[in-house]
Amino acid sequence: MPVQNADIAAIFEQTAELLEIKGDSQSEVRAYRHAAKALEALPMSVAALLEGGADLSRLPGVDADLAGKIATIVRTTRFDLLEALRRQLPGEFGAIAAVPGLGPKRVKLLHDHLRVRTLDDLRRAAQTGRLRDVRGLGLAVEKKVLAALAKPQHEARFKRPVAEEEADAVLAALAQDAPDCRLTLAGSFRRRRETVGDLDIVATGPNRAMLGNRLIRYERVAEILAHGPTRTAVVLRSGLQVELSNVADESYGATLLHATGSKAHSVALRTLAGVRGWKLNEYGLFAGKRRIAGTTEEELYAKLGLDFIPPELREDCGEIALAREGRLPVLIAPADIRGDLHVHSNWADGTATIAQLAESAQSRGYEYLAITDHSRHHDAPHGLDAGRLSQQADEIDHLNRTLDGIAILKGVEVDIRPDGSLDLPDSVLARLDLVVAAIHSQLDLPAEAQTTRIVRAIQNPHVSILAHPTCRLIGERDVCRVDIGRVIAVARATGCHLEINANPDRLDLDDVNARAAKTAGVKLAISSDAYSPAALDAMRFGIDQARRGWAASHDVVNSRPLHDVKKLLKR
Ligand code: DGT
Ligand code: CA
Repeated sequence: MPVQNADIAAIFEQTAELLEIKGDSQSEVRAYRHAAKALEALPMSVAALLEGGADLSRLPGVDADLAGKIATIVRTTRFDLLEALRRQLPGEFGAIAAVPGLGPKRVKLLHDHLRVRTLDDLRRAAQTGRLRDVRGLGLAVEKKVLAALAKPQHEARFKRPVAEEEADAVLAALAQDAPDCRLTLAGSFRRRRETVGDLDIVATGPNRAMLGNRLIRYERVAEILAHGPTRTAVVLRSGLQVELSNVADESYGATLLHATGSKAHSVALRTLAGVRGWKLNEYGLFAGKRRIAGTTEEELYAKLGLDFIPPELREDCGEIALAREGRLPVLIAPADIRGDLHVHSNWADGTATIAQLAESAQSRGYEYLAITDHSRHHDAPHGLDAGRLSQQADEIDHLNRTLDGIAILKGVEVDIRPDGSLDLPDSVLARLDLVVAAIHSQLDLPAEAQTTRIVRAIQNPHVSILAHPTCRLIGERDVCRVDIGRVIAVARATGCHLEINANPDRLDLDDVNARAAKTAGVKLAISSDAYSPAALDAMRFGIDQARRGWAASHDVVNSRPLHDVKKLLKR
């Protein structure tokens, strides 16, 4: 199997980590991290690009030197520098960096001050109270580490980019041998949950019986869990489990409905069928022994007296009652999106010029693109101060005069200081088309302080959008303690919009909070937070999350045409 982008990204990420621990040059560390991010965001495989003779040094974040290294890794699946670093620095630094509360910088402190190389070293050091005296760690970190190490390992869930890559590949492999079969991904994947536990595939068609045999011979399979005439289950090398069910045509809809779930939704539908004296199971809807529906989901919902319920809503959270009354929302869809309101350029830490980003946005059919580089603060040393921001405005004015069909909006991602003030003066913010505000530090303030901080920031009349409101990183960093209900209420009162950050590591707001915002009448901005043109693609993950939050087109700021959006961004 060819080397995947994620494999190369992981190699570069580990290299950066070890270089950082060794204390090597920060610019080299950054270059590897940058390249790793760029590779992860890339929508096509570098192995395929190389095969097609492409020049990798044209990719964002990749110079000629890195391009050569990538080519070597693709060819040999090895990276000598990383192997050398591992010999010099044997240990479990990746696992240590992944402990909540830690990160590469703290891993280096642990190594330099306490000789911590393994998780066991870390546990001993924390238990004997040695973290608290190291500058840059301290008692709070020590407590956090102890708490994290005490927690049982939670079940592995997969974020959408990984799940999608695996899903596409396994479906392609199955479809190749049985082109007449219909294959659909069900389960949480189809409900567009932000993470999935496993992949559930439902298949029908004349050759469906052979699909199981194909699946157990699939090149990425690590282990076969079950293999029978109607059901095959395997574990892939990534650890992701795949379950394939094959059914006759007349049961296809019923099996799909069952396998899509959620369990709570299925149970509610079964109850509804029972009330009418029918029985609903994975083979169909039955009146006595007679099957009255089952071939398609549409037919099943119709027989039950319901409008078709999009998979994203199937959580038994009120969707069944509304479907009965014909009042389900028409959910936002990719075609409704007219622009992106949170994007980073190479004026600060993005990889591309504003012109390149505009071109990419235009190729996606957008009408507008907001450039929102970081303001300059402790966590964004390359961010823009007022002077640079004003130079950037000149460039944007120039581009807007030359570009046709797309408007570039002048924005900034301004930092919210711990006291809730912003790190650029109002006079500077007032001149922009939009201000995206976000917290980047002191994410662990107590709830009251954090809420007051954020509320104060969005009360500033220049703030258009609160970005990644809870600052969580899925599977890595919990939401910060904040009373999101109060934030929503203040946003409603002040006309500030709340972001659904579409980066698949964030998806923040999440589905539940997005729905709470929508219900309160607060508008959502679905934004990619891209650092490269390819990463503008993340928009679709945000749309999925917005759909799970019941958002319709009119709930979303960036579904509006340019003229309206400009007004909505200014209070
Ligand atoms: P996951 O895989 O943890 O991300 O979540 P799901 O929703 O894909 O759950 P999974 O894979 O365990 O099962 C797939 C679907 O099968 C689930 O959404 C509903 C259905 N299902 C599973 N167990 C039961 C059950 O005990 N009763 C009913 N009615 N349906 C079930
Ligand atoms: Ca599943």
